[in-house]
Amino acid sequence: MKNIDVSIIMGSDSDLPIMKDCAKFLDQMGISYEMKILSVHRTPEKATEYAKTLKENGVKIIIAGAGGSAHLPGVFSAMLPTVPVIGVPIYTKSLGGVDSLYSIVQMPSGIPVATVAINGAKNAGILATSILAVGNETIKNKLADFKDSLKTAVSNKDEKLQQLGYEAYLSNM
Ligand code: RP5
Repeated sequence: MKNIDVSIIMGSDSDLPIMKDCAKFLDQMGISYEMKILSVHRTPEKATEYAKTLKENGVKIIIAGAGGSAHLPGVFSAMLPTVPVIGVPIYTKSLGGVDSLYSIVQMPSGIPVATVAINGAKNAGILATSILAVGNETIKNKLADFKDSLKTAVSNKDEKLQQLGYEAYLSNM
């Protein structure tokens, strides 16, 4: 039995440049994950088999990224009904990712997918971390430190704006 907290899945390697952002965040938080490319359209058998493996291994959260007619997160939510699934709608050239967003967010009642913004893979990593933090003080503290760093970054920017004024600030950007 493989002990992984999070499974990151995506429909194609073309999703990887975006999906790497959730892996990076989980790395930062010291959370274990595995990454897979599989598709409920192109590799339905492999996807079903992998869902069974995840069930057996007791995965805690799934992050699923898909673009276009994006069924991967919803189908995994259906196949693993007690595991939280976070969906990442991937930007598409034809429709700007609203196709992905609507496919992922408009799940039927009873089979939810927690949906982040188009290309919002980092937020998916943060959301997964906050779910895991519920029962884990170490993760909770790391996440709190990360949130504090956001506050500090904004305060530093404001301080710089006050010192330089907007014109000099913009010319430095
Ligand atoms: C989806 O189709 C994938 O999630 C990807 O976003 C989209 C396009 O896939 P490729 O044609 O780039 O392989 O299944």
